Formats: sequence, C-alpha cells, structure tokens
Amino acid sequence: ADIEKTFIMIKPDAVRDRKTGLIIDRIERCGLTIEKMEKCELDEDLVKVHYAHLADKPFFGDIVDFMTSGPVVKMVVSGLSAVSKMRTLMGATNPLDAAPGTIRGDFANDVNANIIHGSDSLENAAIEIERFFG
Ligand code: DAT
Ligand code: MG
Repeated sequence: ADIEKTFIMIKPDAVRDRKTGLIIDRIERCGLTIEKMEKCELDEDLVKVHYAHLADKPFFGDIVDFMTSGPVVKMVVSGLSAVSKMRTLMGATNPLDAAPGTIRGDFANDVNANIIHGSDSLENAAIEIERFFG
C-alpha cells in the first residue's frame, strides 16, 4: 500500500450539529493524519463544479442548497491507502445502506445531508485538493 492524500469535507449538517470532533477522532483512530484543515463557507459556483458529475440529476439543486447552507470543514487526510480507507470509513452514500460503525451509518439519516464527503479515486483526490486548497 502507498501513502496517499485524499480530500475530505465535513458537510454543513455535521458542522452545525457539532460532530466535527467525533468525525476527526474516527479518522485519526484509523491511523490517518490530518494534513490540512479549515472551516469555510462554499460559494455556489465551487459546489456546482465539485458536483458537476450530478448536474443532470433532479436533486442537483438540493445538493447546491445544502452545501451552501452553512460552513463546512475541509481537510487533506493522508496515510496508507487513504482514499479507499476513508471511503470504507464513511460508508455508503445513502445512509440507509451505510453499515453500522461507518460515519454515515452512525450519524447520517438523509441521502443528501449525509455528513461527509471523501474523494472516490486517487485521481479525483488530487483534483479536489487543488480545487479546495489551491
Ligand atoms: P458520494 O458522496 O458517496 O461520493 P456521489 O458522488 O454519487 O456520492 O454523490 C454526491 C452527493 O450527492 C452525495 O454525497 C449526496 C448527494 N446525492 C447522491 N445521490 C443522491 C440522491 N439519490 N438523492 C439526493 N442526494 C443525492
Ligand atoms: Mg462522490
């Protein structure tokens, strides 16, 4: 396994509900390292670029509204197989399908407001780190 960097974002629902610390604890317990972290608000254009792969879906407007509804905490997380390890730790996109013990399985109730984002490939991780941290 290689040391990788991935882009993680704690979404507005989790920040609002003060789950940031609990989520960071789970990430660090996996042996992963927080390299960068910043609380910020996203503008609509950035959200639209980030979720461009879903632009033709009927729920695209809901994603944009939700992701601009309050501050997020964006991070660069590093470690062995960080991309796939974070995807496993997060659980399935739809919390109904997310296993207990995963972040979404334990904290999320809504497919749109699903607590956390994590890059889905090493290639996208590099693109997303550049997009959000420049
Ligand atoms: P993931 O966030 O697991 O990478 P994705 O990239 O397919 O999943 O979707 C991005 C976000 O869009 C997801 O975290 C929540 C929202 N979303 C996806 N499918 C949805 C659906 N069927 N209804 C509402 N929101 C959805
Ligand atoms: Mg995705």
